[in-house]
Amino acid sequence: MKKIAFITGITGQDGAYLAEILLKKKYVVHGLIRRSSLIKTDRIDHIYNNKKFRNKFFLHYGDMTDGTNLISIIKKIQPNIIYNLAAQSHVKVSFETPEYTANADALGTLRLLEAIRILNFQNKTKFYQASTSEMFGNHGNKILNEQSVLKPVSPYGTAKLYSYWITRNYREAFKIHASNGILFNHESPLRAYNIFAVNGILFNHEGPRRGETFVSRKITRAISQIYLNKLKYFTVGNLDAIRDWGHAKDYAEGMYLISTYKNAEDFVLATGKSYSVRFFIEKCFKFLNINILWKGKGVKEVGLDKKTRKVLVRVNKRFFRPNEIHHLKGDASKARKILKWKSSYQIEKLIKEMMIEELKKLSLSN
Ligand code: NAP
Ligand code: F7E
Repeated sequence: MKKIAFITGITGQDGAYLAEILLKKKYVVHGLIRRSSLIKTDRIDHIYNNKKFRNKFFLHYGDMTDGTNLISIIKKIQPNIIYNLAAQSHVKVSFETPEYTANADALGTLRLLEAIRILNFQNKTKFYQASTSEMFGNHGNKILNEQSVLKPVSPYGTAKLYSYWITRNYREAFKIHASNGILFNHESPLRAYNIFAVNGILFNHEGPRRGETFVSRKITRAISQIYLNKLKYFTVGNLDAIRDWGHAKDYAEGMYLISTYKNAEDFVLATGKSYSVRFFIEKCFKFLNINILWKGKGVKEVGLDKKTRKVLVRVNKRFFRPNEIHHLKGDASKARKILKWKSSYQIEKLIKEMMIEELKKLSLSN
């Protein structure tokens, strides 16, 4: 019998990569999409329009804030696995929409777990939660793993922390009761908590499909526009923030490995290398043989073309966050050892791919 997967967030960067991987592995894939006034299915159109997947790929309207809708979709499709990738995933935006972010990113996860429990699907349906390195908060330049303390500094990170713990709660409730020696009654509603529910704690991952307001894509897009004479300069926020950037394709592969491992356990996925936003910008320009010279301090800082002295990068406080994680670097040795997962992209390879795809897209849109 074919395995059935349900992906929330299928129209997002990771959802599209994961759908491709699962279809390749012969899963039937169902996805949740939101109604919107414009069609936003660009990342999955190539799957949806492929005749090969006509009876293997289905989309359902719904929303993470609508519990009855989620229950009825899950009841109808009876998935073997739910990948919960849907989220208001922009950290800066979460400071502006904290209540909505909590509703979609925290309560949304609870709604899915409750759906599994209410429908009595705990022996049928596994659950994967898209957890994030944003949950760690600030730890200086320490390398972070599954044991590190979680102390988020954004509404997004805090909503995701709830989801991380509720996922663990639904996995562990049964075990805790049994080990406490409480008499366990198989008719008891507690039985319903014994769910295979796991967290993938993923550090930043990027690629040509990344949303245009995340820093990697914003940079590769703007620099390509400058190169094609469509833009004079671009504006960013904190140049000195440091992130551990991998490729989304590798991380979607990791999600599959985490969810199919024999034990329900949480895993960190990261490259183990971290770089500043400033470095990322320099490397993207370097790809086009442009060297950047930085001048000034704080919001007055600018990045100049060393040869022409033209200003190509500016800083604006509009792109700073009320609170920030200064440095993120992850230790994925558990995933490497147990799952044989590896990140196959160095920063240069990631930038090269993103720049080439961006230039192609922009040239075609002429
Ligand atoms: P993304 O590109 O922003 O995609 C988010 C997806 O969630 C989109 O399909 C979006 O639908 C959907 N969504 C948002 N709010 C929803 C709602 N209320 N109801 C239903 N669907 C909703 O994010 P991503 O980069 O693919 O990340 C996937 C997941 O991993 C997210 O949960 C994110 O928080 C988490 N994560 C990402 C990273 C990373 O570096 N990319 C790292 C760690 C964790 P629309 O297309 O309609 O907007
Ligand atoms: O910012 C700095 C910004 O928005 C990266 C999400 O996928 O990864 C992502 O969250 C860094 C931050 O990603 C601009 O202050 C400077 O320090 O690309 P980002 P993020 O906030 O790290 C985590 C793991 C997730 O889970 C999230 O869902 O870059 N930065 N200037 C800027 N960032 C943006 N967006 N725009 C700027 O102009």
